[in-house]
Amino acid sequence: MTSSPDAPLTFSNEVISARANATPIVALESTIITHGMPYPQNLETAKQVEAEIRARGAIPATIAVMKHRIHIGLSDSEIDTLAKTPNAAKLSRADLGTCLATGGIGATTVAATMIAAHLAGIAVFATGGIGGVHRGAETSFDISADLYELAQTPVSVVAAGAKAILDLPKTLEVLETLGVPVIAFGQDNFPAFWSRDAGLAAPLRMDSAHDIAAAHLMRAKLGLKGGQLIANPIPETFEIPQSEINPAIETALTDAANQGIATKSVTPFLLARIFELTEGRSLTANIALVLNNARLGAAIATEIALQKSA
Ligand code: PSU
Ligand code: MN
Repeated sequence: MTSSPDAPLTFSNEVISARANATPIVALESTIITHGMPYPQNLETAKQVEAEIRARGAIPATIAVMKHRIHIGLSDSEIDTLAKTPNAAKLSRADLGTCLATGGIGATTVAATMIAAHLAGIAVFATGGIGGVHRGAETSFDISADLYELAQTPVSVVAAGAKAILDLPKTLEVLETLGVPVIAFGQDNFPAFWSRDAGLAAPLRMDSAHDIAAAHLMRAKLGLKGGQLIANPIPETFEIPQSEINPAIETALTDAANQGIATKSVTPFLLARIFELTEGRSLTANIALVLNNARLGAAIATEIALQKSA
């Protein structure tokens, strides 16, 4: 399964048994823990997400870099350590090798989690939001490496769309250019993280985990590289109206510009600022949508396992 036999992977005990028994596995990222949510909600959410996946008969594999190894599945105490390490490195494709070589603690972004999941033979990964094309990218050139990873690594990523801190039309254009299937789950429009509807048509729509799993396996049969982005709308009760979230986004973007925030710091800065400005409202929604994505991720992973054994 592992595409590189030399990759320094360390599997948790439950992931080892899941691999042996072909139990469905759902990968989870760790940057959402270290850079996406404040303590202690980051820790509580990480554990709840894992519990949600186990409750659906799948096994969670939270991924992070520690002591020269990529950990595929973390113990409770490792998650605890990570949640309390504010200076953990934020790892994307560019910094995975250096962090492993030097032995630092690193949290994996969507891009790095996809790489690690694929090395571990895991097909499905659930998270909150992906990185994308930032507003003003025509001058800043700030486009997340997540988009290029989706174009080259065959993992299906379940997210609630992308945050409106990004330029969503440009994000969809780049994904289209890169040949990434963007599949809205159960609706025609692309969801925008805190709201179910970005006001943009999604390129593709599917209504069942069965179909998403079949499309994932079909891409492999065709020899297509790259993954799928499954855009799963936030549950209605947790939606935040645009009128409430937009002023926080505008303020956060202005603050980032005034403080000269650039490169990898942009997204964590904006997320933290929006949490402050909405006094936790954004966080409640964020937690609800991550749990919702974990449930869909487990359903897709289960379907992939079923269809592979059929
Ligand atoms: N968007 C969110 N929450 C997050 C992130 C993005 O709504 O936690 C994190 C993810 O780990 C994502 C990364 O992969 O930020 C993207 O960072 P950048 O924009 O620097 O590529
Ligand atoms: Mn960036």
